[in-house]
Formats: sequence, C-alpha cells, structure tokens
Amino acid sequence: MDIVTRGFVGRRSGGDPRIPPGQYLERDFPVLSAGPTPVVRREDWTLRVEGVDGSSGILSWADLHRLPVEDVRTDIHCVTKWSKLDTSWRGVDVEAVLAAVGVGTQNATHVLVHAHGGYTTNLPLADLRGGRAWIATEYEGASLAPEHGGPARLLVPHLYFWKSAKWVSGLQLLAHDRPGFWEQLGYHEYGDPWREQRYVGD
Ligand SMILES: Nc1nc2c(c(=O)[nH]1)N[C@H]1C(S)=C(S)[C@@H](COP(=O)(O)O)O[C@H]1N2
Ligand SMILES: [Mo]
Repeated sequence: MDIVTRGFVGRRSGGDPRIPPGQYLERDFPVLSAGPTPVVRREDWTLRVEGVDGSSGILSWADLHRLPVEDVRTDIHCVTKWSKLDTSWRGVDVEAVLAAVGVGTQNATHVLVHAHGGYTTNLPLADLRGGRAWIATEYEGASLAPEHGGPARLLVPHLYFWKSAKWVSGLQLLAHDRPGFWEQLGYHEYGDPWREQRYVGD
C-alpha cells in the first residue's frame, strides 16, 4: 500500500527521481519564517562559533568574504512538502569557516545553530562538514533577500530545509544533541527527506 501511494505521488510530481517521497515540485520560492524578518545589515552581521569548552571565535562579513566562495547547485526540500530543483547559491563551505575561526571541534558531536531573531536548529556536526553545508550569501546570482535569510543563511540541502537557518548568527558546538526550535515542537532531530524524517519517531 505504501509503495502504491508513493508511486502515485511520484507520477504527480512528474516522476522526477530527485523529488523525495511525499514531496511535490514547487516552482516559486515560498517564504517560511516562524517570526518577522529581522533587519541585519552586512556590517553588523557576525557569526559566532562556540566550542564545547566555551572557547569561541567570531567571523565578520569581511572575514567571511576572505574565505573561498563556492557555487552550489542543489535541490531543496521543505517539510511542508515542497521541493525545489536546481536552485543556485553562492557561499562559503562551513568546513572553511570552522578552520578560519580556529575553535576546536574535538569532543563535539552536534551543533546548535543560532539565528538573529532567536530561531535555533540542531544537527550532527558531521552534517556540516565534508562539503555538504555552506554559509550562503547569494541566491540565483543576487544578494540573498532578507526574507530568505539575507545577508547570510545556513544551507544544508541534504536535510529538510528547516535545518537551513536563515539570518544565521552562531554555531554552538555540543558534546550532546540538544533540540532546536522546531525539534522541541516535535519535528525530527535529523530530518532526512529521503527517509521522510518529518516528526519525532519517523
Ligand atoms: N531563522 C530562521 N530560519 C529558518 C526558518 C525560520 O523561521 N527562522 N524557517 C525554516 C524553514 S521551516 C524553512 S522551510 C526554510 C525556509 O526558507 P525560505 O523562507 O528561504 O524558503 O527556512 C528555515 N530557516
Ligand atoms: Mo520548512
């Protein structure tokens, strides 16, 4: 029964194998924010990385732009069931950010990501490493719009999009997992769209 249902959804979305189970193809770019769009000027933007031992380092907008930038073409998947294919971004690999701030990652297993406005989300440190996560500052060739997280957001496209914190302000390294905003409200601690990990227990 499960297989029949998924097959049907697959045909409805054009049968594109890049659309995960239960998702549909979206051509617009919906805005999903749990609160108002905070006004964060580039010159005020900072990213604070805090280690398990309390050590910390801060990156300014200028610091971020001294790091190598990458162009990323990727699909994104929101837990509210839209997926968008072939989106293009420009950003800095989180791996390069961690190396630049020089905060030790030993003993860290997870990260609580912080954003201006108070939003948080958690994920394993490993998912921010290995060229799979970026601090994104451009979308489709233009500065990232404020409602989509400008001046800078996290981009972790292999997980549901709620993990990609807009207006990112901090990466807090943790020795134990700790739930973020949606995770405290019953959303999955990991959120793999290919395994439909929408809610706790999925
Ligand atoms: N700071 C912050 N980041 C956030 C959110 C939010 O409410 N606040 N919403 C999340 C959710 S649920 C999704 S689907 C995406 C939406 O990004 P978009 O508005 O650019 O489509 O941002 C994620 N990052
Ligand atoms: Mo979402």
